[in-house]
Amino acid sequence: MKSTDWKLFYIAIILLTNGTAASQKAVFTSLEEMVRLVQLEADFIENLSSYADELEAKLKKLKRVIPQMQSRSNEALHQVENYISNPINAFSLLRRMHEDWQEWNVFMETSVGQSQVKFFNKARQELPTTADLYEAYSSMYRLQKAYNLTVKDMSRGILNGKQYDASLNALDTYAIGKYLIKVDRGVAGEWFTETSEWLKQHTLQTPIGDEREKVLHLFAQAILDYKYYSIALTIFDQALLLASNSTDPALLSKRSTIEELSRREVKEKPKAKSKPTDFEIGCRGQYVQQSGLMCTYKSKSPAFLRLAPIKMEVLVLDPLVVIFHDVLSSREIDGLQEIARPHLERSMVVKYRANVQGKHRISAGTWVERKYNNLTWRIERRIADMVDLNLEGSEPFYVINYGIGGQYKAHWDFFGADTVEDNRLATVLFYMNDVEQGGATVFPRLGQTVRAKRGNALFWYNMQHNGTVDDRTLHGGCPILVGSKWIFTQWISDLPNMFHRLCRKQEPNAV
Ligand code: PD2
Ligand code: ZN
Repeated sequence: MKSTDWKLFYIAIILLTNGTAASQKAVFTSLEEMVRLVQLEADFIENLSSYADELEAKLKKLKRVIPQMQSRSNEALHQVENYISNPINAFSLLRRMHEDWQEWNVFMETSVGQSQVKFFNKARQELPTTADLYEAYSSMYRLQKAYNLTVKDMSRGILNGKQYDASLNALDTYAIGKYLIKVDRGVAGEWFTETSEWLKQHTLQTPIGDEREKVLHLFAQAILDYKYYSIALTIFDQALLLASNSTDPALLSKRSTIEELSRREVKEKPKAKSKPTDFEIGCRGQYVQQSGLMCTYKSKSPAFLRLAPIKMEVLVLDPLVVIFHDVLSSREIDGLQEIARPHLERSMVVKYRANVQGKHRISAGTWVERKYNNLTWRIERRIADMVDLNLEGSEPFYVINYGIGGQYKAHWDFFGADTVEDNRLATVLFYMNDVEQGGATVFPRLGQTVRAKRGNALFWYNMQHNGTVDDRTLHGGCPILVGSKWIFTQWISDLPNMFHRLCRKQEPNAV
């Protein structure tokens, strides 16, 4: 295959393939996995560079000796008989032809960069699979919808009005468009339009950069195959501008066919923009929100709180929702993260008390026993003091890490209205880091959005005083737009607290 053909083959593969491999691990939504990919890409580049060095060394050797060979050969060709009638020349020619060319044959056949190829073959198992890529596509779409982002802004690195040093190229936007064809044809068209806009202003970089006209034809054809005629026509016209034979009848006839199709094209609009859900409104920070009803220092009862009162901000009185400020120190958070990090696994959601993996919660998490070490023991004491509840019999801490697009859809923490077993009376949710954009905790029925703030804890009762579940506590974790999010939760069991929480039927809860 000629080198230009090879380059085009590469882009054709990207434009046309649909992979099939499956993956177990979340990659796009896991910070740890994405960090691993950054390192892996650096290793691949390093490997490719050393492959290039070996190729270059071989090439250099050749380039050095070929001129000498050529000059000797030319000399012989100019005066063949004279040349071979000299025994020195004759002997040397014969020896060269017998020995040296065998060597050159071996030289040519010895493949270059074997170790690099070996490295590649081994490391390619670490590459993300098609399933990983699909997860990334759906996360991009989820973010687009949740935060009402435009395709133009996203592809140019503008997220919620903030310009980041990041952008997507034509292959990226084309890939997202292709994925979305079956999900939302209208939005897919917007991504293809962005592909066309990008191609107007840029040239794809290696290994396909120098074949602009052919690359444009490939994109036009790929988009044409999906019946987005007018977008394909725009790209086709860009290719025509570069064509040396722009009056070629075959090209002109193809153009007029596409033009004809585009005239009859029924443009599909993005699915009618459905009204944002109350949850999405909360994630966008658009509730008409009262600031905390009351701020006070909790310093009553336990000795610890008398020494170090905790700032308490009451967001809602009934059901009680409270933020405790600066509850954990940086060292404590780092310590807990260190314990959890090696054990993180794709989170499950509890459905009818069975663990189920699903789109509902996209994160990685792990349980940490409260008696794991001094640190967790200390945190346990602090929680109990802070909320005046008994943690005995409650589940362990659950540490969660959300990556980009990670979320926890609106849900209740209690186990179902008809449960007769022990239930989750209350939740304490600790924020272990600030999140640059997204990742707030939202209570759509209470009109409350709580932003993640390192060291703070959010507390609420999931059940009413009379022991029934409180469905006003519907809540969720918004998708992460920029950054990542670490939290841990302590769900507090109902039964061990029977005599801790006062039974005041119709009155507001009290901590
Ligand atoms: O991550 C959150 O903000 C969040 C929101 C709602 C976590 C949970 N629920 C949970 O772990 O239950
Ligand atoms: Zn929850």
